[in-house]
Amino acid sequence: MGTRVITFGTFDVFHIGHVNMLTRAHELGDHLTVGVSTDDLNFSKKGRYPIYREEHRIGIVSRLSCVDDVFLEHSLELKRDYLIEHRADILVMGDDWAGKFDEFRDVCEVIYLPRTRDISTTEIIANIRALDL
Ligand code: C2G
Repeated sequence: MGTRVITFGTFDVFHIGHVNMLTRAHELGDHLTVGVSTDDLNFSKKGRYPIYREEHRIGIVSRLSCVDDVFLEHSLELKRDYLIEHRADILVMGDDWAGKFDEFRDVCEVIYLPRTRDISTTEIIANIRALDL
């Protein structure tokens, strides 16, 4: 049976750092499931709503050839349930979350991959704000 990989994220203002992470996650197994944060979960994590709403963010992620399955992540507290429900063999996260998901090592392997340098949604938003339109 093939190795099932799972990862989570907001994927707001989709950029090269996101696609690099999803491509590398896909390469670690045979099937990639992606949990996309809801707008409300993002508000609770970051204190603001995403620029792109959840239907658009999950629409972008679901159409990538490296992604096999998507679902909306409603709560960080349900992480263990999501891992079991989607039969994850490997949980992949960016190293901005290093150590944060080690508690799930009893359910699956947990791998933190290095982030792509010099790009972030926050920085893109700041760059757009700074434009004199
Ligand atoms: N990422 C990356 N390089 C960047 C920016 C992001 O590798 N320059 C990765 C992040 O490490 C993450 C994924 O892309 O693995 C999605 O990034 P975010 O949308 O910022 O994810 P986040 O809001 O941190 O959500 O349950 C955990 C959360 O849902 C993670």
